[in-house]
Amino acid sequence: MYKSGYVGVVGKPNAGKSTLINKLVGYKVAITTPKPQTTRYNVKGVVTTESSQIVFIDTPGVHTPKHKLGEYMMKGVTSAVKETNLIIYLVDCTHSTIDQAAEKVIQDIVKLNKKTILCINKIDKIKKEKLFKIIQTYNDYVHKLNFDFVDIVPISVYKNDGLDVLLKVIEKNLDESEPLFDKDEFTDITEREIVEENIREKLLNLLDEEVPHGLTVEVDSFQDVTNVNGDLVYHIVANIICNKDTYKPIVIGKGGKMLRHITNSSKLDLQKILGVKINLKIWVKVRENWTENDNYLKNVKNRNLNK
Ligand SMILES: Nc1nc2c(ncn2[C@@H]2O[C@H](COP(=O)(O)OP(=O)(O)OP(=O)(O)O)[C@@H](O)[C@H]2O)c(=O)[nH]1
Ligand SMILES: [Mg+2]
Repeated sequence: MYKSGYVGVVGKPNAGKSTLINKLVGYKVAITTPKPQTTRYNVKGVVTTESSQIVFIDTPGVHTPKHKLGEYMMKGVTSAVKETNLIIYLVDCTHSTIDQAAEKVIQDIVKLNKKTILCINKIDKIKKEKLFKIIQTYNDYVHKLNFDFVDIVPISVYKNDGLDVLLKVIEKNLDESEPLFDKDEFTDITEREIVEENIREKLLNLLDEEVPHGLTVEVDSFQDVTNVNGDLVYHIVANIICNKDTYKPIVIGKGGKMLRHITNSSKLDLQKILGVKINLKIWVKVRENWTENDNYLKNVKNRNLNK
């Protein structure tokens, strides 16, 4: 009996949703950083085995939106959970209490009344006794709302701990169905989007708190050329777009040092991920308030509203 289905991975920002999906898929379908609100749009990651095909949907972390970008991010979570057969509610165990943001995620899940697995991540960071307390806290909370998780699975993506159990539990909770995708397909993110997201990952890692949240990246041109040695080379020109003009000199840095650093680290990373030589040129531009402008939010909007 072959099983398949869509599994939405939801939770607060920084819980490790993208890290988990990358690990299970075995390919970096989504960027990951220590900063909250890294993921902006839904991305699929497919795990196909002899007995099942699990189509994970990575979603942006649940937060209170402060601009239109944030609103579209949250619509991504809603559309993902509506369409999935199963939900994985991923929790960072180092946040042991249920705060307002967590309450909002749980209430949304309860409202939908879908099969949900509580998955507790980062257990490499806590002692066993604390884990039991956390499980009890979440169980007590949902029981008061007349809800129950179908399963509870503690994991550490870093230590590869519990991931085999998680896959088995997911499979157990899926219905009998033919594969939804070709067995070679493992994501819906395009190479162009991988480049944009990878540059954004460097911005999140290299720039201070609020700056990267006001930035977006757009690939302007993407050409594949075979060089004289017969190697495939991608010639890519990308723009980093700032929503404030004060951010532009920060992104460029003194004498262009920061921009060179961003370009080089992204180029090296992309060569590994895409398996080709990369020639990358990045420009920095200003588009005041792009975070509020529908025209500039098309990709986030289309992906998160499934258009
Ligand atoms: N200690 C530890 N850290 C982890 C583990 N899994 C993920 N992380 C770290 O947690 C941070 C957040 O990971 P992400 O995968 O970007 O989190 P996310 O839930 O996708 O976050 P948003 O996209 O902002 O919603 C990163 O620094 C990861 O390296 C784990 O098992 N143990
Ligand atoms: Mg993420």
